Amino acid sequence: MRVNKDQFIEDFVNKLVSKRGKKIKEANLLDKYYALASLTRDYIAEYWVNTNERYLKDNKKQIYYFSMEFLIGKLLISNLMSLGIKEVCEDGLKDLGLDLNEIAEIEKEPGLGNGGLGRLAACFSDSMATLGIPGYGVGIRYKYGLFQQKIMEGYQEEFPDQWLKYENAWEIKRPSESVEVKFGGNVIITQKDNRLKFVHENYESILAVPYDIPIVGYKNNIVNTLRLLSAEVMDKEFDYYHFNKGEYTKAFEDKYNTEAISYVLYPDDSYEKGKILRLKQEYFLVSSGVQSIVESFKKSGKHLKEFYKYVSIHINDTHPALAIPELIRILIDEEGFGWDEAWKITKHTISYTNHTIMAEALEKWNVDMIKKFLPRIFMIIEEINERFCKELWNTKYNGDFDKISEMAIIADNQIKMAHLAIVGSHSINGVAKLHTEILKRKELKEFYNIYPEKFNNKTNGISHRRWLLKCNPKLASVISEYIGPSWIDSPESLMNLLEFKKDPCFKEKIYKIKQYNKNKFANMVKEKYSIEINPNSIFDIQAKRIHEYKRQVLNVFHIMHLYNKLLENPNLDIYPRTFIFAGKAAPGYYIAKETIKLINSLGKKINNDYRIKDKLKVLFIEDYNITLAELLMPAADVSEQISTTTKEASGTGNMKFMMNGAITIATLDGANIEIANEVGEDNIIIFGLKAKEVLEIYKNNTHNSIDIYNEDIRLKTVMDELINGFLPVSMDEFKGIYDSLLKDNDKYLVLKDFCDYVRAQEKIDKLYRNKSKWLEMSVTNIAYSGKFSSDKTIEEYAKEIWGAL
Ligand code: 26W
Repeated sequence: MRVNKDQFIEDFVNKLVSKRGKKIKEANLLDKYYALASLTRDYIAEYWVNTNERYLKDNKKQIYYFSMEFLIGKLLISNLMSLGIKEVCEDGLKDLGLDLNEIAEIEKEPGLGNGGLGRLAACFSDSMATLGIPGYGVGIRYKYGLFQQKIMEGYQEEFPDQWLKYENAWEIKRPSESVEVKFGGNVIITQKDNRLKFVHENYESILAVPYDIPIVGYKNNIVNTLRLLSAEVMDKEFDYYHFNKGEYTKAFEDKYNTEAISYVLYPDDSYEKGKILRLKQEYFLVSSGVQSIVESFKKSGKHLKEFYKYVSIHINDTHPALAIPELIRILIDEEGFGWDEAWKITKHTISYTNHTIMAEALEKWNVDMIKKFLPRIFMIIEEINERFCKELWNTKYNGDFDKISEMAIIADNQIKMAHLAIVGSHSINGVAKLHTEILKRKELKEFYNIYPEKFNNKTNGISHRRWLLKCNPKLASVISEYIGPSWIDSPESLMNLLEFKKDPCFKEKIYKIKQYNKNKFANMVKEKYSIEINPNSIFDIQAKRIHEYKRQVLNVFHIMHLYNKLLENPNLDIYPRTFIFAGKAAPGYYIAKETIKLINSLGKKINNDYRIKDKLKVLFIEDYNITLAELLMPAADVSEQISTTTKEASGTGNMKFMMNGAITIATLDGANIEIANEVGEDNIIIFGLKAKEVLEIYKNNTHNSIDIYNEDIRLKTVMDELINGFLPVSMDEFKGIYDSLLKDNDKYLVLKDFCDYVRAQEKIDKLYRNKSKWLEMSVTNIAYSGKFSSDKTIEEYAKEIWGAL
């Protein structure tokens, strides 16, 4: 868009008055933020309206991306950039004596997700808008996002994330587009004109109220929509009878019970058994979403028979898989379709992404629960299951009861959501090549056998606009200086940087920018934690959810090993290193929480030990979120991607670090493999077991952690230090971690990979000393990172899954 500085200043000053009732002199930071955000939204509005109008006219396929999580991050700066007016605003504010970054910082980030899956949904939304694909995000407007993490005495403590405490400047509430979602009750079956009719009775109604957030395409005048739904009571806000008797809690009980549906995001990245509220959230999302889609489709005047030609519904993991029976329900019960046609429309409309092979994250719902809360949906799932099992019987698996019950959607009184998603959709994709192969050859082998055409791979990607252009403006500008700005629209042209990988002047610039970003980070650490870190040390960062399979403990063991070596010989030539951790642990995940305590205890010991002459520092930065990630990625020298091979479906942090010039130390897991293939083995440090070896170990049960413990004295020392009082905690504090590794035989093969990890880390120590070589590696990583832009991924989804380009 076009706005000049004077116009902007006038608009801003007026906005302060109209929105906040203040003149600049009296306005505080919050006033300034809300005025600026509100003005930005006004600027966006025109494009938003036009985009919607165009989409309506164009008759193009509409993509609805259903996700229980969206981690969009702060929006002010990125919206200004997308509008192309960031510089003008910055200048204008400067004239008024204000600082854009200071104002932008005060924005509260909507933490509506746990990790990778939620951030992926946000990067995809950004890419769809930028590519001009009519894409809508559909999610829940949780009143409280993922908990805020505080570290107290080294432990994680959780606090509610009150991101809506003031107001959300970006959203527009649309009460008139609310829809009713029904829970409970019973279904009456009658017969009319030779057809069964299903009438849902005695249900409880909940209102789903939409809030729309603009998703601004990058300098293309397109604004897509993220629709977040909030639960409200249908009509009766409270009960006067109880109120008059002074029973206030009772009077408001219904309201709270209803609204609780959209109160809190489940802070867990594994499936929690039997959580009714979670089931209600999932149905609330899909029922309101699918109803609205069908309604708006009908308004277009086209026949519902053609629904799938104009609408794609994508489900982000199985969490929204009830979209399948819900669409069938609407088509049959409300629109009068017969089963066969409803089934065909549904299957052609829905596609599904699998994000994990971890058994504990595969959703299974208890039959009785679904029957009780979603009686009609249950009938439909039963029908799908019956027809599917018949199909198996009549085609491939005649007489093979075991196979059929293994593949059934309903078995052992449970509904397997992954099976439902596979049977009821036309496409199933994994999120990196290895992951997809494992799905096809192992986890979902039986389904791949009968539906090979449904399976495909879509390696994840990240928005290079947020993860380079926005979060590392200095790097972005040097890149543009050397290869021109075309990489912003076509990220693969970052490859042109390869020409300069040996150019000393360019490399020096890259070095200086890294130092600048490291200093910025070090200043934050000093201010917030009163810890001095050496900006000339290697910044080695592991930032992600805390989980055993991600193996933060392997990282810790290596640090302890280095520390032991230094204690033995304080003059040992170790390149100074700052080990930085960030990430949240699920509140109920004991070992993960102990891991946080372990990192902090180690930090306490090492950071205060004068004997090692500041050669090592260990930091745990609390409350990892998108905003912190935007500070961390640009400051990293080393990116830790050390999951047990086969366990990390893809990873996307790996891509963000690489794009900012960090060197990756990694197992050949998830997208690490594809990163390694791009940059070549000289530009990434690979260690550890290969997928085949890991699968074999699991199959034949050949890992024996005690043997390794006894054989490797370095490991034995480190492990004993967990429980012998070496760390400043009680002796049994880390017994749980210790036992999981020895008694429970180290499920994630930490001990098995330790030796090779140490070797890989030594290689890093050596390489970093060769500044010229290191910078060459760094440039090479940036150059190849364009391959991992979500623009490219989304293009593939659009062409190969949605049929939308
Ligand atoms: C049922 C609750 C629940 C919630 C979240 C179950 C499972 C999850 C996930 C496992 C969440 C997740 O974030 N998975 C990650 O998805 C990323 C995007 O595809 C991948 O890059 C990561 O490897 C994968 O762990």
